[in-house]
Amino acid sequence: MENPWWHSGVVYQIYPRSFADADGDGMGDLKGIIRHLDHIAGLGVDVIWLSPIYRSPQDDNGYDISEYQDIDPVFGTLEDFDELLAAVHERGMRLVMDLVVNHSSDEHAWFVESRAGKDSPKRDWYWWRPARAGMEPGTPGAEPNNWGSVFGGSAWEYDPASGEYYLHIFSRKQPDLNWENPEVREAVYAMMNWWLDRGVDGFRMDVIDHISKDTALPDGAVPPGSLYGVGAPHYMNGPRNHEFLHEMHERVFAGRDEMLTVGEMPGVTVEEAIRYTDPARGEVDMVFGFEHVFVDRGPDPWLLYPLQLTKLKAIFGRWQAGLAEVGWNSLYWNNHDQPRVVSRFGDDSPEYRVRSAKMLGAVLHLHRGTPYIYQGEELGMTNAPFATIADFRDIEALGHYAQAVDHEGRSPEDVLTVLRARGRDNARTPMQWDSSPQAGFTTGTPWLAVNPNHTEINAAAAVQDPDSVYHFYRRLIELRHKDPVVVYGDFTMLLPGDEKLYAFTRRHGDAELLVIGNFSGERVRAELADAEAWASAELVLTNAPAPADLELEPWQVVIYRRSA
Ligand code: TEU
Repeated sequence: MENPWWHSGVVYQIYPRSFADADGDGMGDLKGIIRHLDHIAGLGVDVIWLSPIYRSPQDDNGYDISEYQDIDPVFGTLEDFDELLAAVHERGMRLVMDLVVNHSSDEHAWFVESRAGKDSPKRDWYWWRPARAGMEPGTPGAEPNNWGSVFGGSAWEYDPASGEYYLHIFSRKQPDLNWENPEVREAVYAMMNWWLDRGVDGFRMDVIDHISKDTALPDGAVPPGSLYGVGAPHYMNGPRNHEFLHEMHERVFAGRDEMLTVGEMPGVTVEEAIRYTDPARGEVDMVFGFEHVFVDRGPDPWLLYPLQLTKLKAIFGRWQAGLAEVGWNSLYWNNHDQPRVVSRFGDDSPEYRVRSAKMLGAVLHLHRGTPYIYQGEELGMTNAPFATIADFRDIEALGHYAQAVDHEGRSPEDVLTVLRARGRDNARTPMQWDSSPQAGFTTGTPWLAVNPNHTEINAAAAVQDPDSVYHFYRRLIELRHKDPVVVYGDFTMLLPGDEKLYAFTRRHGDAELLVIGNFSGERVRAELADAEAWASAELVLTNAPAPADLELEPWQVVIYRRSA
């Protein structure tokens, strides 16, 4: 397909649990989303991506699905879903669902049957293994291998009834499906086709680079101070991952050209991304890489490092260059797993919050690729002031805290410092609609506390204020929709060694854009070879008074345009 629609599209992610609660139970729902669709349509976005709304025990907030073809009662019914889908389509937008098929819930009928015994016809639908040779099943260290789970503890759960273990890369309530078994793949494709036939417009595929594993399941290297081995090299981007995604493409997406497919891939390299997104290979349209959100962490994900801008630029530069000819980038700062970007890479103090949020939005949206906005990002929502571990809800935060404090002897205050900066609950505090006591999110008690700064930071105020982050995002989207240089321009990184300025040009035909973002609280002059010429070009968008001689205010961003 030449120039698919999503090249110029912008995606808005909804985390339904935290978006809007229509029935007052403290948890967001589909009717709440329907109520607020005009907020999203008003931004001009093209696609809504919904985090999981399927039936689920909610161990990992819906990323543990017990029935794929139904809606969890917390969120509503299939009728509500159809109403939402129609309302989205009426507004000229599309709806993409979350597809979580690396694992199911342990309460899914497939797993219940698999667990029933070694002779179950579905035994092989999951990864069952006996204890390590020579070890007594169920005793410490007898797990089939040494992998740790992403949420703390072993990646194996012992099942006393059969004397075997099952694999769960995430929580013990998220057993990994065995994609080696063709019946599993057929069942998944049938389910996907069912949703597409119902009218949805594509899928964001959860940890889809985890579906092919090294079937030998070898031990992983054990980092110093850790209790478990790192399994990722053996379960990420495994030997059959491309084959499985190509098969899925054939069985589900062939003949459905308008669908959008996005593979979430925590372990993907740019070289692999080229293969995953090369249209000729028929796998997925784009991937969510993680390199840029791993910029401020080391091999131990639970240590904090300050942002090194040169490193961030090197990563983006490599991805922009790598996918310039073949494939396509997705662009994001935020999602339901990441801390709020204005707190992470910007300055969320009253003085610079709005300005730095706009700068970050502009720098991201002016890259080549499809931008994703996560609910509240368009308001410049910030990280939350979590006081104690009791304020957190996320299984990852609680699992890490228990492992680090109880088993690894780390100090609770140190662990909390990291969770405050990095915890996923930062992204999950309720959407801030207005300044009323629960931010207009619910009339009940919210499942996770509303950020007290909703009195200042909220949608009602932002929509009214022409200088808000919301309207700035709206202008960025408008720019993408009307100017092909934003969509198709080639990308050249400038000043790669500068620790304060993020600068690049985009060129398409005779149009050229210059983007400079100041990632610092100081005034900085951009020392560019043709600075003088640029300074007299058209200033398309900025978030502070127009600069003289490319001398930028703290956290300023400028977008200049000229034609040759
Ligand atoms: O996330 C995959 C993933 O890699 C995250 O666990 C990530 O490593 C972590 O959040 C960083 O803090 C997806 C979903 O987006 C996430 O919400 C789920 O918990 C996870 O898969 C399991 O389904």
